[in-house]
Amino acid sequence: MATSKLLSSLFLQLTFLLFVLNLANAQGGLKVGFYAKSCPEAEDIVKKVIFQTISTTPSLAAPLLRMHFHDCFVRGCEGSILLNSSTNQAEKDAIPNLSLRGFQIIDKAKSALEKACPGVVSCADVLAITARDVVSAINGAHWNVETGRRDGSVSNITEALMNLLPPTANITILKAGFALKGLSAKDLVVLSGGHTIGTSHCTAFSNRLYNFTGKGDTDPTLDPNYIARLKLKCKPNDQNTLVEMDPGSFKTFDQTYFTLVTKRRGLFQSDAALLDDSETKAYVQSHAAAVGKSSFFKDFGVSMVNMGRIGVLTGNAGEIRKVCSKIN
Ligand code: HEM
Ligand SMILES: *[C@@H]1O[C@H](CO)[C@@H](O)[C@H](O)[C@H]1NC(C)=O
Ligand SMILES: *[C@@H]1O[C@H](CO)[C@@H](O)[C@H](O)[C@H]1NC(C)=O
Ligand SMILES: *[C@@H]1O[C@H](CO)[C@@H](O)[C@H](O)[C@H]1NC(C)=O
Ligand SMILES: *[C@@H]1O[C@H](CO)[C@@H](O)[C@H](O)[C@H]1NC(C)=O
Ligand SMILES: CC(=O)N[C@H]1CO[C@H](CO)[C@@H](O)[C@@H]1O
Repeated sequence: MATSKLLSSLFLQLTFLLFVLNLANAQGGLKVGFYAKSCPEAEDIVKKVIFQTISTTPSLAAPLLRMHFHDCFVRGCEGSILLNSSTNQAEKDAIPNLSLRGFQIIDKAKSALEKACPGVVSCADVLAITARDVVSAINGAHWNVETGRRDGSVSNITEALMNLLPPTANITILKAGFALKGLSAKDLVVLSGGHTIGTSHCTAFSNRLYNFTGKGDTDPTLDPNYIARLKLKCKPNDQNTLVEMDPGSFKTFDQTYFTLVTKRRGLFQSDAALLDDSETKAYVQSHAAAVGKSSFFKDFGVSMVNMGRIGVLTGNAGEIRKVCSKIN
């Protein structure tokens, strides 16, 4: 009798433990393989579209990675970055977003998903899966992506301008901006490593070349030799030219971004600012030196998962949009 009592009590405890573990695993409703039953092919369908796209147009990897970041920082990762507005008042229309590209690739993946499993996979998840797949398609970091997000219905230009950090942000603003989204200083420095790929318009940093404090001066924290090179590419008030953010390896996802930052060649003030905090500086320095890319890759996956949890809608909240650019 005592044994069976003990056994049943153990059983109850075990059940409870499994319950708790399960809760801990499902981060606020997100989990790896959320569509395993409802749409088993979901991740393969997105992957196929992305790998095809990147094999012909590798330059789309960067904007598609950035799109998930911009989605998550405004109202959470709920796909509002994809919404159109008839009056140009959507997040998409905010100045920092005008340079986002690749919306048609998201639409392509979503159409393929709607054919296979109508109304099941959210646009927010398409963005999260896409961000993972573009990085792996260029042989960068790999991570298991959590899914289960649902889509929001509000996209507001003012909120985009308020929540997206400007390239002129200093370390205090950057850390506070990330903390507001539940992200740490480590997430900040690791995710800034996303600037290992892609390009920037001159407008994002031309103040550092031509008029840093309003006296026609340059940014003293930017390598003068690099300033000279950048001035050849970016004339004052140039609105159109694109500059590689990690010159020479802007298509390669690696840790050389951190080497650039230590050499005072980070393109934005926000990149340079990572040297102004002891924790972020230590990370930059260690990854600029001997530490191989595997440590950065592992960290990048962890921080991308953290970012992917910002303000998500799960369960019955929100909706599953049929077309990502408009609410149902
Ligand atoms: C820490 C705050 C951040 C600031 C201030 C910032 C700022 C910027 C700016 C100004 C651009 C250039 C856009 C243009 O002119 O076309 C850019 C590009 C980019 N950012 Fe960030 N960013 C930040 C964080 C991130 C994060 C967290 C990621 C992703 C993990 C990311 C990924 C990218 C990528 C891939 C590009 C290149 C886009 C392209 O080639 O079209 N950034 N960022
Ligand atoms: C949304 O706007 C983009 C251009 O910004 C356009 O290509 C697309 O067709 C629009 N989608 C809808 C559903 O209106
Ligand atoms: C957009 O967001 C701002 C700031 O939160 C708010 O004041 C404004 O009313 C919103 N606009 C719309 C159309 O909801
Ligand atoms: C950072 O920027 C903010 C806003 O521009 C400013 O108020 C603050 O003094 C700056 N902090 C440092 C340490 O430069
Ligand atoms: C530099 O900035 C100052 C202050 O904002 C402005 O008055 C001046 O016209 C600018 N100079 C140039 C060359 O853009
Ligand atoms: C940086 C950037 O892309 N700027 C463009 C923003 O949009 C306006 C008009 O829509 C263009 O004139 C800018 O070149």
